[in-house]
Amino acid sequence: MLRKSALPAVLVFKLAFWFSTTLTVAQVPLIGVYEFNNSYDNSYGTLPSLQPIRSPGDTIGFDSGWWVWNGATGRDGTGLSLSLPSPLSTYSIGMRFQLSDTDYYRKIIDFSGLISDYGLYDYYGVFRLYDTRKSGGSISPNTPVTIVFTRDDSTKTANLYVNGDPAPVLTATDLGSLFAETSVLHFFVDDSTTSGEYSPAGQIDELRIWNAALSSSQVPNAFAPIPEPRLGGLVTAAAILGLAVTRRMLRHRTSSTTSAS
Ligand SMILES: [Ca+2]
Repeated sequence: MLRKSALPAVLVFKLAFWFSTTLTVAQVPLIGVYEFNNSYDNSYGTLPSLQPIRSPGDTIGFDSGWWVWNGATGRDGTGLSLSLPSPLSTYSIGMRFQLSDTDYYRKIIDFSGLISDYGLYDYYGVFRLYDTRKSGGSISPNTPVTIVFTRDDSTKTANLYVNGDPAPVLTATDLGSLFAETSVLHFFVDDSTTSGEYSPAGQIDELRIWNAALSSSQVPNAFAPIPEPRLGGLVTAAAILGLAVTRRMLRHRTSSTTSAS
């Protein structure tokens, strides 16, 4: 049985623990984590599930925590789409994936609902942010690569980081509204202004989205394991709060009863 004087101390300790872990999570403004464990669902944050886009005849499926596509031959290829509840202009997108084919243009991220040729591409084994004339880094066929793409609307600047290196491989400035029209994102699917700029096969292990532009110092930890949800801590804190309130009410009722008699 807790002594009355012990209650506030326990409460403060529990709340401090819960808030400290919660703040740690809040400091990383993650809004989407897609792990592809037999699911298109988001396992962390507020964004909805991904939707597969499959050209006729292509095969898609999950394999050991990856989402895999093969045999893409349709006009725009096969990939994934994500409808955002509200457009993002400052954000980061992290992906660990691989392409079977890096010859010519292979679209990786489309920001404009497939109506524009703009986007992030592989171009003969180099990342290219079309058409900012900025290219950098490298990608090899059938080799996993991790990228973090950031766009900061306050500075109209985009950066691309590869394999956790805090030095960006490309930086594009003066972006204006470019890459800000993100009410829907597409991955690996080509836009409708060209055709055939997609990889015929590939796979993705994880996709993360933040509603902030990660700094270069945050990039190396962008794919750190996600902390467990703090529901347990919240429930404990709520239970103790409830206990304290109940005790107070009981005490109040007892004293009222006493004074009324
Ligand atoms: Ca294109």
